[in-house]
Amino acid sequence: MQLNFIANQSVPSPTGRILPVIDPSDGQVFDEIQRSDARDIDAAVQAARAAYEGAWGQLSAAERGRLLIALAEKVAAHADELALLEQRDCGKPTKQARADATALVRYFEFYAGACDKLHGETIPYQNGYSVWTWREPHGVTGHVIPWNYPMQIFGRSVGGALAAGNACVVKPAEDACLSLIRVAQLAAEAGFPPGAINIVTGYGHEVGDALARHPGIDHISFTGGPKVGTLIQQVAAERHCPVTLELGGKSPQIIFADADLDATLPVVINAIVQNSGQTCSAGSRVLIERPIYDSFLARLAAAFEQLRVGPAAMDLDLGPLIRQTQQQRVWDFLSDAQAAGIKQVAQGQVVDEAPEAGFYQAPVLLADVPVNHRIAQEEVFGPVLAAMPFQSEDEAVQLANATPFGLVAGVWTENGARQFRMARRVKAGQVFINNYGAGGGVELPFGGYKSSGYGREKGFEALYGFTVLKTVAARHG
Ligand code: TXE
Repeated sequence: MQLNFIANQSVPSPTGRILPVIDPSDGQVFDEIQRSDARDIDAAVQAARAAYEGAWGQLSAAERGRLLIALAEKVAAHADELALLEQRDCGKPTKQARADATALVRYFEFYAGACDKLHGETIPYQNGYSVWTWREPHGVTGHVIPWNYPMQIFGRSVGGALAAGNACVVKPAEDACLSLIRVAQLAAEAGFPPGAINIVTGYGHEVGDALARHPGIDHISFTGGPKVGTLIQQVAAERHCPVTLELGGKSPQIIFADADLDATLPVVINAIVQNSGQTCSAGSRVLIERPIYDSFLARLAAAFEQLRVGPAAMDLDLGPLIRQTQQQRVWDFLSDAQAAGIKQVAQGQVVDEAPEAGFYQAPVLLADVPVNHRIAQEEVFGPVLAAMPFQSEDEAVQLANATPFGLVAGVWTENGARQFRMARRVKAGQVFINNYGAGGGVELPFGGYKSSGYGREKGFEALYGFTVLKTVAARHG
């Protein structure tokens, strides 16, 4: 049984209630977590406040950096253990789970180095004044984390908040808590003072909501679906609490006829099958220039037929989806597409070893998807790739921008001028030219346009969101 982690102590919730932890590979319960409520959030916020006003808040920036380096080393030493936890909890193939543990190490290393480089500026002003700015931490930050990349999202969100000097209260997703509880324990072992990092588990509408409403939370960072993002924003607005939102996408891969198609093909496939399509930056639409539409689609279809889905520990191309309701969500999208007469041109295979009770979904390639159909507009969050042709650069831009989202775009062309034009014209927080994701570098600021959210995490930019700028003007004659 897993407990909450508050003030460096493993503690049960006073509710006395628990939630089962289910392995998506076989649908079986293998552990339990606390089903906490507002009381646990209150205890965590008090612990965080005490840390912020006490031992944690008194550390210098360099000392915070040293602690983050110590945590990076701890995580590196326990990377296999953490990867296994996330593999079982989230159904991640081994390679992906290990990559996520490695990314977590990189986040802590990056933010360790950033702590003592976050500074304000001096501002030239009228004679007789000296003006400067300080970047101060918010105080206690709240972090609502989803289930698709717990370690990575913890790294980019909590890593940045800690570097800026905040104390953190973290609400992991009810489906995926185990790796984060362990990371918080490792932080305590690494020397983080009690209350700097607190973990409270439970349902979103119970503990997540309590976190968003708590008057002691000074900033909320949320990654999840648009519906809950709106709720959090509304709740936070009542007390003017600043929020950073990352709400997913419907990201296009735009392929021009002059692209290096051999290099493009595997990247387009990986961008939708990675983590079974349950990735905010999944490349879920592929826009293909008309002259190569049929031939490239045929290559994609042949590759899709080869993709294999199975239990996470088999480390195939795809593992299961997170839970039955997510599987049902994907089925609903696919049956709507079928009802609309959308062509399914290829499908991968679920292997025989996959238990019946697991949440498997073969990857599916759909062709000639109308731009206004929901499968081209909404986030499926499963391995479903929607292909559509375009005739011109203008039409490519128009299709790319024709969804409520704007998180990521991939542009594939050898034409340098067109690369720049497309990067300018596509409304997405990240544009990748002749690649997709750039290896996920922790240094690269990440966030969206439009309904994909606002604020940036990752990179140095994240630190600005985790601080408040104070201007000081001194008149000295
Ligand atoms: O996410 P939720 P769900 C998208 C994706 C997916 C859809 C639904 O399209 O199919 O959202 O997934 C917590 N107050 N993304 O339902 O509910 C919840 O406990 C405060 C995109 O699983 O948004 C969890 O910790 N918190 C995405 C977190 O919010 C609440 C990642 C996300 O859960 C809450 C995940 C409430 N009232 C889903 N209700 C991405 N951007 O990567 C829930 N939560």
